[in-house]
Amino acid sequence: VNLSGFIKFREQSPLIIAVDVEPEISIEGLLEQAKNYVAGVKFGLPYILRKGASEIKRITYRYRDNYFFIADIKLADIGFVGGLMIDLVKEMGFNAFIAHGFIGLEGALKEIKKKADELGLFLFVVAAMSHPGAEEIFNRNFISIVEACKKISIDGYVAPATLPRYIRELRDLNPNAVIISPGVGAQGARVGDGISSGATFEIVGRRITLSRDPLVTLRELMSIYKDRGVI
Ligand code: O7M
Repeated sequence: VNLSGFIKFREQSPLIIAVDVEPEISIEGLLEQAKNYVAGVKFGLPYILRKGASEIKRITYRYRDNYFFIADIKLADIGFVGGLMIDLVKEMGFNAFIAHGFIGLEGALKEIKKKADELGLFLFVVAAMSHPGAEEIFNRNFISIVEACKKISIDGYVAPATLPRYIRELRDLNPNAVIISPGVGAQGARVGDGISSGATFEIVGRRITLSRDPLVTLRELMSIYKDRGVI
């Protein structure tokens, strides 16, 4: 998936499912049911490690026409080690991955972006986080992170629906960005808070994965998006 490739998926849905735990109805049960309601699937590191690389690869290949897949590895290391992780991400069949913004460009994000481009992977950088403690340290660096990313043409970002001012500011700073926004559901942001602030996709995890009837949950989410006029 490249930048323009996201448009097709956005027409399908504004939703990305965050899979950090085994879904209540199993991963394949969920991915079969969610096809018409969800654009992308983000696998968290705990889930990737628990399942193992070959099982993740089997899933991404089986559903590659239905969803884009994001490896949420939150890279925060030197470029060399980041590169080793990115090779694994590619082997597992992901389309995109996530790196932290605070690691800076030289020796880190620059090398990571170069490697992502070489392998045809889309890079999302965390620009601000969703939990209360993020305001203590991380989010104070928001502007520096976005300005650094712009210098090397990074156009993918993670920004919180719980603190939507960051999404609005990011959208102003980079009108073409693909912004994915967590915090909806379990963390308290309302469905549509991210999209109405300028996010491209909202990330919803436990509200879907822990649901005994995710189809009902997904239909509820879609009707809220429609009521709020965001789709
Ligand atoms: O809906 P939840 O709370 O069950 O899941 C939220 C997901 O978003 C979960 O996978 C987190 O790892 C992720 N996330 C945050 O919750 N807050 C952040 O600030 C950033 C992320 C994220 O996706 O970072 C890449």
